[in-house]
Amino acid sequence: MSPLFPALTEALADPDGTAAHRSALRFGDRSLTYGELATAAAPLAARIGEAGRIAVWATPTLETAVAVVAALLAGVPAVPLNPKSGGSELGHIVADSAPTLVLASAGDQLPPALSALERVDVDVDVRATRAAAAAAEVLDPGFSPEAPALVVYTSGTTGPPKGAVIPHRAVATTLDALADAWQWTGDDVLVHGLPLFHVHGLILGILGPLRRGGSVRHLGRFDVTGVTRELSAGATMLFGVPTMYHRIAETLPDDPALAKALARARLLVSGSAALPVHDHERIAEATGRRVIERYGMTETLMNTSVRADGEPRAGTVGVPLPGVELRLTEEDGTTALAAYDGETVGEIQVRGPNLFTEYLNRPDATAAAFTEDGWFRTGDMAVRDPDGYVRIVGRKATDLIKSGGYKIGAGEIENALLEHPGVREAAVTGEPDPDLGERIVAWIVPADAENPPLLAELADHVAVRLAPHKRPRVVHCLGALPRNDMGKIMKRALTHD
Ligand code: MCA
Ligand code: AMP
Repeated sequence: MSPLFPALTEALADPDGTAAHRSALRFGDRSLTYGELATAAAPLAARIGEAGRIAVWATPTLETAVAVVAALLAGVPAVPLNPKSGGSELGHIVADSAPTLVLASAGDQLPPALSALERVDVDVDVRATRAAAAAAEVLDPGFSPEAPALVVYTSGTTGPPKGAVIPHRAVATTLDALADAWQWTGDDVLVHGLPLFHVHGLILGILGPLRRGGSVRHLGRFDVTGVTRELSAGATMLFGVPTMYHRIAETLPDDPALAKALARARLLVSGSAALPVHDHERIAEATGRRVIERYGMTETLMNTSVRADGEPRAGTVGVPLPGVELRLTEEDGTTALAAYDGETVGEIQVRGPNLFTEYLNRPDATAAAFTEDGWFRTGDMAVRDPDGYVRIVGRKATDLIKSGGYKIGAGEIENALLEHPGVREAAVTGEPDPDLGERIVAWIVPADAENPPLLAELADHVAVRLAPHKRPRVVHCLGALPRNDMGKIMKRALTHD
């Protein structure tokens, strides 16, 4: 296929040219030009070229970016791992995706779940000229656009996370559709502090700027000071989840420098969950700038966006991106709604070159996710305004929780809680939270009513098995869980007032 990163190919071909000297990646005080990125990634690509699939210990560092670029150049599928994943989550992902080796930074301590994998440390300490020759071998590996680029794990309502297989074709087309919608060019400098083991932070936030030949400044971790600093020093775009924009909105009244920095940005983009209209309005009032939203999913990459040249309408996720077919369907899941009346609710279904290929090792789940004629069922419920703008109003499954922009399945947390000796029964729900969007609430029947487990203990229990962002923030102890005649837990009856 044609190169995913033309600027990198140019830098490889001419290490002394202007393209090679352009800034590509910056994490804190460490950075790489395109020439240096090529020099670091190309020999690594050659080294891993024969691997079937590789895991990447996806810390928010230069090494992760170089590792993923190397895998893409080599045509070897990469599985980004959350470095905060707990033992059972990591064990599942490694067993399911069966990588042959793991790429990490030299200082990283890898957990026992990865001990059987060969380890390759990523070297980013390069000078731009060293390995241009080695690079030539991987310039045209000749793999198909349908070849898997990444396997990204995403939670479902029940059971452990599923690996969404994302082909090169989907990465290229989604990034080009966003370039069209956002007038995104090589002159843009993106700032973000998102994690690098999900689509938002990795594909949009790292691969996006690299495909355009632009640059990215990663904050290591999100904080408003870093956003102010980078937007005041030439960054043009900000990507974040609603929790980040909420924290920005909270800070703005006391922080004129932040307001000034945001006002200078070319584009402020929010995604991964709905940004409340109140936060939209507070930011617009303090900065004169409107945040725009885009809507995507691990399986579909990006589906819709408010366009840079369109009307920024708070509470909507804009219009379908070029190449993406989008329809709303009636309850039967196959009849398309005809009405664009801003009122009739249907499930969003999408079709297009932005879609994943399959869930790894899960033909049953893959088949269930598509209609017979190839539409992907997102599970998101929406209405469309008469001019085509999409407003998401909810989702089909109540057992999926979006907290801090992370999708979390109630079932996996319930299973983890049931492994705690102090828990006899467990049900998990999400409840509104001004900062996280939703917070995870655990409803348990303790094994010993006199001596129930404490919140901190259950939070740690979930954090070390699954991941810290999946930990419950609230625990309610009950004498019994409400069940229907069939014995099924009635989650709607779980209220604490
Ligand atoms: C607290 N911590 C703990 C525990 N309690 N660690 C272990 N055990 C415990 N019991 C730690 C946490 O790990 C974290 O550490 C720190 O305490 C604070 O945690 P928390 O309050 O949970 O989070 P936060 O730091 O306030 O995070 C808010 C956040 C984060 C920064 C907004 O939620 C975030 O990065 N969200 C991004 C989600 C995302 O990228 N989603 C994209 C997927 P430490 O501070 O060291 O970390 S969706 C997607 O890709 C689709 C395609 C789309 O549309 O975008
Ligand atoms: P994930 O499976 O983690 O990739 O998350 C995808 C889900 O995030 C979608 O199915 C939506 O429910 C939600 N989502 C992403 N972007 C938005 C947005 N701008 N507004 C509302 N929900 C969103």
